[in-house]
Amino acid sequence: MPTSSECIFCKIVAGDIPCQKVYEDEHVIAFHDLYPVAPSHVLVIPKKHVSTLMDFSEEDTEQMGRILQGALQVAKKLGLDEDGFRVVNNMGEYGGQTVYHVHFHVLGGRHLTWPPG
Ligand code: D5M
Repeated sequence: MPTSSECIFCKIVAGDIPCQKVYEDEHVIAFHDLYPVAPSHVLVIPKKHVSTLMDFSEEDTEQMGRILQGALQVAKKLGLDEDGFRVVNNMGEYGGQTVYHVHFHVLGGRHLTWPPG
């Protein structure tokens, strides 16, 4: 697992790698996914490096709420709230996580199928 110094999302937070920013506040940043699987596909990440959802502790409860609030801001900004949207976290290998800086996918703009594959 990459450390924060070699983490691609930490580099986005630092401004060393460009992104298509949708939303930013003191705690989180949200940007368009490089490989969108829906008409709207945005990633919401904490600015602080945390590898996976499981690395959040009880003390991080507020931080977790801020990420979810970021997802709501993205949905509002992109107008996804009217038709609906999905917020997803892929955790670990079986969950399909490929970037080990925790992130929530905000997906919308079309009917999404369930269950996922
Ligand atoms: O999702 C990781 C997601 O991160 C995947 O959908 C591609 C996306 N990704 C990877 N690199 C970038 C950059 N540089 N910009 C934007 N999006 C990126 P996971 O849940 O870990 O499978």
